[in-house]
Amino acid sequence: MTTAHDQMPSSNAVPPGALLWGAATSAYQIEGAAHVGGRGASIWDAFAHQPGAVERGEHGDVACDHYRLWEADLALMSQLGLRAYRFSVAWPRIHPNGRGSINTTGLDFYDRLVDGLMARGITPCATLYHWDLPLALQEHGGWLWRDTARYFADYAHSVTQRLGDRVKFWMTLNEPSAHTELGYVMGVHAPGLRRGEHYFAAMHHQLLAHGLALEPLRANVRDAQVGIAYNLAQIEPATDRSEDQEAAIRADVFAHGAYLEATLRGHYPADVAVVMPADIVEPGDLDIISRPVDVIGVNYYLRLLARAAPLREIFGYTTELVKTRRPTAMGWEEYPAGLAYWLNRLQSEYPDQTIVVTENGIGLPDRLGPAGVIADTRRIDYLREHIGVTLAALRAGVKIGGYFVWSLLDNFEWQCGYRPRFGLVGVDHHTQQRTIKASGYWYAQLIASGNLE
Ligand code: IFM
Repeated sequence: MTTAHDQMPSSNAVPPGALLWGAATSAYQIEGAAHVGGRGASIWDAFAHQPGAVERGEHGDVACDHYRLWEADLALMSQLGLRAYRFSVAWPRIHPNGRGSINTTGLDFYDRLVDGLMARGITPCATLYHWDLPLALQEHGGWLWRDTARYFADYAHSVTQRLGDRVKFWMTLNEPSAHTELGYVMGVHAPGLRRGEHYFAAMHHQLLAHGLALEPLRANVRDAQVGIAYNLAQIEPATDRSEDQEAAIRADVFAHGAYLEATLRGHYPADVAVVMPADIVEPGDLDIISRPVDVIGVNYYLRLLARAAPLREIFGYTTELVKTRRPTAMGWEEYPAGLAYWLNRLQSEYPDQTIVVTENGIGLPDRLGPAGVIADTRRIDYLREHIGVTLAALRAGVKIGGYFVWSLLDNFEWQCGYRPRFGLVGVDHHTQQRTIKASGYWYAQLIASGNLE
């Protein structure tokens, strides 16, 4: 992905084409069609149907029905003037059992989607894994099972062999740190496991999967731009006590440093390595994990506060949300300075990489108003501020290749169900009616005119 910081003027105007402007989604959150087209079950199908797992008992069986309405959604992308669209491929649509036989109907779906994007001049950007592990692999432990990494590489081969002639931008994993923490340590996401020790195997095997997948991906995709979309929060000490300051450093190492350093420098930071069980990392693993990549994907949303928690073995810290008078529908604080912090930190720590903001957005309780308008002015302010800091970093010389709003559509927000709405386009999940929000029109004019005001 080429960057544009050389072409940036010093004013607030964005030269058209300076950044790849896009929007992002993920398969389980929008596709629906859970039992259609030969798709196998995923861990989210099982988890979401467990009583109490998701608010109001909601699930992604239908979601935004994008599997059926994909052409209408392409038309919306054109209307917004998107230059790029980041979607994820559902592993259980391609290998319904996680391994072995290929479901060509699943590949056909993404093939049509990619052709539709290209026909409209929208760059397709694919993510191979956005948390919907085939349930059949979970029966062996999911990411606790080393072989899952090998099957992921086979799956990557199947997908890139089919789409790699047209899709050049690939994220292997979405937010492996969040998947580990929420799914394997806290148990609030699928697969719903709850044990601190799971951190090591769940992390290491996802990262090994990433490294192993790079081989088929490079072989099948000429000029591929590849990376991981990392979830990066700014972590600060909850108080000025020295133990909380140490906790903040440690939280940053476990949530971010381990993932960044293993993939980009081939080692786990000392604080993680020293508590890593001896049988998890095999000789040669870190060479595989740190195979060269082209892009650092940044999924940025919030700031966290860390506190020392000596009784929380292994970690020794806890993190909490910042209390704010105006929380988002997720209970999060708006903190654009944290995005600036991460863009600058990544540029200084990993200067060879191009950075792409692969997700950034705000969950709100948007409602359809009179005359069919969704007046989400708070989202416009949020985007203006976050895009503003992104452009300021670009002007200051940070190599940034693109910016993707999370999300194109109001979608299934995991354990929160359909309550928090992240879309540039509103979705009525009863009728599947789509409505472009005020923020969608605002983003369209930004892309077309380069005017951030
Ligand atoms: O909806 C999620 C997405 O799946 C991963 N990144 C954060 C988003 C908002 O919570």
